Amino acid sequence: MLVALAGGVGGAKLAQGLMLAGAEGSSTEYSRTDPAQVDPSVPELSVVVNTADDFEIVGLRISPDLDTVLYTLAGIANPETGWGVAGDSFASLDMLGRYGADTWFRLGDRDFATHILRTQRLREGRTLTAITAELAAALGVGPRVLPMTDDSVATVVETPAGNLAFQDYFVRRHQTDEVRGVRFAGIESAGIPAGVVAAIRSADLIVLCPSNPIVSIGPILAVPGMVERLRAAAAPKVAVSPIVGGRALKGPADRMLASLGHEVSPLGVARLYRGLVQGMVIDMVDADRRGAIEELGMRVLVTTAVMGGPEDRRRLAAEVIDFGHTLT
Ligand code: FO1
Repeated sequence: MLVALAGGVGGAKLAQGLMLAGAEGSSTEYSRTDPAQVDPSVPELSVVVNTADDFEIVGLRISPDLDTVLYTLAGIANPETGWGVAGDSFASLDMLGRYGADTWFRLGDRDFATHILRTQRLREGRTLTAITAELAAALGVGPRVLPMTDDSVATVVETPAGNLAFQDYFVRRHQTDEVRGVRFAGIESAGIPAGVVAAIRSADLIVLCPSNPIVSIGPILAVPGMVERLRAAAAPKVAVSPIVGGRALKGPADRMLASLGHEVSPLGVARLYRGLVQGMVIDMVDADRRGAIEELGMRVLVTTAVMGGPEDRRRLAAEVIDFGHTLT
């Protein structure tokens, strides 16, 4: 069983690659267990997803990273943005705009259905884990998609303009504010769902996807007990750098790292994951950072870490899996 920790678009791309690489088997089979012992009803891949970006708008609960992972694994994500549903229309949002409601968060008509159902199920008292499983099954998603917690956690971005809710900072204000600090409100009382505990325990490889280390992987690692459980797991842990050539593959990770005093390079990311992962996957343009990362006690795979379409995602995932299995 392979476990991936993921945020939004970058994480979803590698998760799709891991799904495709696993489905093909060959030299990149996830499980080193005797195939005869493998229970086919247990998914080979579990993706633990950040939920600290979640928020409410027009009365609906939105879980952007969960949906990005679900839509990507289902093959229905918008290929231009990476989030939302491909070919979606915006008639509902336009109508909301006519009523004077907020429209800065671009919710498509098909996407709305996900939020309506999730909100209804939450009101019925179901957990986010159960609801996500229901959505995944309906969309034909094979891997298990697991929220990092069923409890409410919200990223707060501290800026010169004051404390901003994450989507205010990210979407409404276009990530233009200087980030002075980040905190995760509610994290102290967040629990780890049983499915996440079980996935980590039975993992034979754990992959930290190329998502923002501060606001995507950061909240997952901040859930009380998560780092301890990851450390205690027998599986090797490998991280893929979201920083390539001094720039974030997507989003504000580069500016965020800089303003919080971290080096904007795979070395800066590796320092954040020190003591947790045994291996880092970095892009060829950053090959000069290899020695410094190895000095942190990690092994390094230098490859093409930028992902294009599904075949490219599968290629990187297969390399990550092969590299991961060489780590102890
Ligand atoms: N990101 C944007 O930059 N602008 C949007 O209008 C937007 C809408 C949106 C709707 C549904 C959804 O699931 C995601 C959406 N995102 C949008 C992406 C999302 O806010 C970010 O990618 C994540 O929160 C960061 O990982």
